[in-house]
Amino acid sequence: MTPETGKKRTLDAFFAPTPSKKVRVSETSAPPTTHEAYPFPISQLPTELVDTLGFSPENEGEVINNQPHLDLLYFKPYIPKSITSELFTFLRSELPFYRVKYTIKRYGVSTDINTPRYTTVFGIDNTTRFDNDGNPIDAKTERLLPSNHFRCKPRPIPECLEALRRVTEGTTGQTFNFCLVNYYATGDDSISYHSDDERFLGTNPAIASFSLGEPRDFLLKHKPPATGKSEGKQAVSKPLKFTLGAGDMILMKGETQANWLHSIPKRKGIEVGKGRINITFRKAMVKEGTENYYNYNVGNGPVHKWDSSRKEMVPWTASS
Ligand SMILES: O=C(O)CCC(=O)C(=O)O
Repeated sequence: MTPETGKKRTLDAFFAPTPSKKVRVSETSAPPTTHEAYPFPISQLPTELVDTLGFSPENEGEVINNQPHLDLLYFKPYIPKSITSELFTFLRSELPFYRVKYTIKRYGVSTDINTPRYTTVFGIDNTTRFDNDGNPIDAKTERLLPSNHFRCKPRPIPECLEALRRVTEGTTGQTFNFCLVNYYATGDDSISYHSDDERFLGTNPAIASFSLGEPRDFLLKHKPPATGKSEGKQAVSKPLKFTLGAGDMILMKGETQANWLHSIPKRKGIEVGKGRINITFRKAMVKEGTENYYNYNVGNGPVHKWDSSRKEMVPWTASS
């Protein structure tokens, strides 16, 4: 791998011609991934998609570090264009999604929050792992965890996302144990300015963030200076906007999360049924990460699944 560009190809991919045409996708014969915490079995990727993922990244990453504390690697695209449409359609149809509601309490006042997008999450923090039967075990002792160790029910990353995680680890030199997926159904779905700087991610976390489907604007702005620090001493930074398209990936690393906020604002003109998927790979170091991610991305509400005839997410039940 060339560390600055994240460019690496598998040996098979190196000797094979680069695919330029749209890949025709057939059914996979591999059995779906199952787990007791999945609402339903999750299909494996068709072999053509897995094979073509081996050609990633399609383009070298552009280093973007020309502003204070900013450290990005921008692949335009990372996933070969020949499979982005099929991969988007596959993941939207096969994954369980949630529309999470929760309550926050600030200064004694409770506010109900409706997450303005569909979310789902898979993975487990670094102090634990799944055994071959999918049971969470202690990473050091390899002993089964008591059933009340977590308040949530962690789920392994299904094979269809594992394929992308493995390629991403290989080309970035980073390791990831969580996969968060957002589905923005229309231009009204969004994520407000925030940074992924929770303590459970450790210092200077690396986050690989993929886009599929409709393009959306990804905005970044520097955090305001901490109170007490004179603004005059702050290095000058300009807000940034990247229009992320299908297959693009931004690797955010170094001091980025500690100093910058990012968002996907609402946008006019995205029809119902088009939509965008965002996939992030991250590494949670401790149990708090597992609890937090399942609380805010799965929650306690109903499961949703894509209905291809209605062209929308619909509540899913075991009898659906
Ligand atoms: O959808 C995106 O590109 C950003 C998602 C994001 O910021 C997050 O999940 O923390």
